Amino acid sequence: MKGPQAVCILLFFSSTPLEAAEEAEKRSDDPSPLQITVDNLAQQVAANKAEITSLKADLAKARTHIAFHAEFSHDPVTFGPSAPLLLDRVVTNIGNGYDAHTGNFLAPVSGSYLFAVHFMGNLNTNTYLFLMVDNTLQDQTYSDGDGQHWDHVSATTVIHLRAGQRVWLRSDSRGTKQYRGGHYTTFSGFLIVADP
Ligand SMILES: [Ca+2]
Repeated sequence: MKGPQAVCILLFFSSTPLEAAEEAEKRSDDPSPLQITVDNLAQQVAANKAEITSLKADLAKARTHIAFHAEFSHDPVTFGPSAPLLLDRVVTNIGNGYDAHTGNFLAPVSGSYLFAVHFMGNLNTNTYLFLMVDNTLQDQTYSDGDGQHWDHVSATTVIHLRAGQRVWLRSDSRGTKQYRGGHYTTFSGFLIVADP
């Protein structure tokens, strides 16, 4: 083992300063290992930045907070045939999707939503209530007018909405109807999750 080692040491010391300089110049044309490492790290940093930007956007959507709850401020409340129910006492309206002046909830973002309506109708009048998405019937509920028992009825629906779609409550089309106020009639909803 001593023989080859001695040859290597001899060869190393046998290079002249000129040869060493030429060798160094030749190597300088290729990226140094350090430069390769730096380039790789720069690529990794750029990829990480892009991923962080994407994750921040996802997080912002996941944190989108939309929820509303509205009631009537007086009792009872009367609406004509097919009129929109205007629940004027707004208890919760995070994201400002609900408009008490029109009774409309306009979806601020596209996603999956849950809506719930509870109502108590007039004791002596059959009363329907329709939950509408734009101009399409999505769900309905009914309080009978047997005159003996107050009915407190409800409907719940889960639906995907595109941003700007309208959800509202429509009164019975068969004449003027009364709905009980206070906490007896409520309209509420929230965003379950926004679209990616
Ligand atoms: Ca009844």
